[in-house]
Amino acid sequence: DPYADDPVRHPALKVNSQRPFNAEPPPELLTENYITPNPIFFTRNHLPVPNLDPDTYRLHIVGAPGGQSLSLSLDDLHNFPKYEITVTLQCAGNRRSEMTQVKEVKGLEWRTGAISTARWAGARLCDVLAQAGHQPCETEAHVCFEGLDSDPTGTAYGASIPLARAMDPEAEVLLAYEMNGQPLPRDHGFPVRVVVPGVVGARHVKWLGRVSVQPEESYSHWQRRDYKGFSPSVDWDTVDFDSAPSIQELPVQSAITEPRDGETVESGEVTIKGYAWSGGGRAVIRVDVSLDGGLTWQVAKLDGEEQRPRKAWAWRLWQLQAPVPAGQRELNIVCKAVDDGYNVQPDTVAPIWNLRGVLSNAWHRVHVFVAP
Ligand code: MTE
Ligand code: MO
Repeated sequence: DPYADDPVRHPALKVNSQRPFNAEPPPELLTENYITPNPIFFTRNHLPVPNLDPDTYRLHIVGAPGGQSLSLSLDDLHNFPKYEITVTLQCAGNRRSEMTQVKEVKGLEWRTGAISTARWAGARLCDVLAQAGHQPCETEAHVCFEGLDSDPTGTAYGASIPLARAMDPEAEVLLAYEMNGQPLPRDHGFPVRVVVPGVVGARHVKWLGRVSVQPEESYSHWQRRDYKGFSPSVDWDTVDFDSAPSIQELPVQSAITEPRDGETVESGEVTIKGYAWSGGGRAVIRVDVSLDGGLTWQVAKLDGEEQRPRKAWAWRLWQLQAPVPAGQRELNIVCKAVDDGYNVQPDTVAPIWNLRGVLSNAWHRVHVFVAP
């Protein structure tokens, strides 16, 4: 069993798949803290978790022509200037279960918890690439990452991001060795992972083994044949993966974490909580909440760290305390967020349905009963 050596996990996690291990925290735990504690941070593994020895670990950076290739130990990586940033990581499949309700899709049944936030610390990718002789360049190029996890045929997890993002100090792409002040947990990429702020989880390659600069995107299955969006009309017989760009920045997202769907709430006043986030460093400027299915709206209070313009890498938590209208026996609670590009979430799922069940960001809806 290649999974026999996987780490022990927190019992509160809701497991979507045991081998490989995929799990999300229950919603009310997810928004209990602005920073997600490591043991309940959602986990998305495609393969068994490698058991890497930090003393012999080496990160291979392929050098530029005329530059030099690097073989970096953990100590070497610690010798680069250390940066620490708060970044929210979201899987492209977050909230896929709502797409499944429209029509069947291929993928894990994530609810609202395939998203979490941590303080990540490490070396900047641009500093390490510069040492290997790489420079920003005019022509299109991509930085390809390879993980040290692999399937029985030896194929490793891989992904890429554009060189322009990797070399941009403002993009703050990290080779992270710490998560919330601790060495990375094994499930989250020990000893080193990529953190690409504002970009879909799939590019944050864990157990990082090799970095190279190529004229084309990574040839990995997960870059080319997965994590792409399509029209609702495209099915598995007609899909042409080469016709769509790989997902990088994600669209604006929000979800309700309390109360839970189907719950009975007290009459009088109800407290509604959730999260909101947008890709590409776009800040969340507002979250609107409705108790009547979207007829009338109230503005939620945003909590958590202030967001920096163009570098809003982390989510806002939000809450709304609202009186329950007298005589009301049920509430149809809805939330929707707006980012600083005034991008909004679509009101329903069906028009954004896609065969892979990615980019599920419609208004989030929760139906509750009111106690008599
Ligand atoms: N990196 C490797 N090496 N192997 C993987 O399976 N999964 C990716 C990404 N990096 C993956 C990986 C996906 S799809 C996501 S959403 C994130 O890791 C999840 O990171 P987490 O498990 O730390 O939450
Ligand atoms: Mo993912």
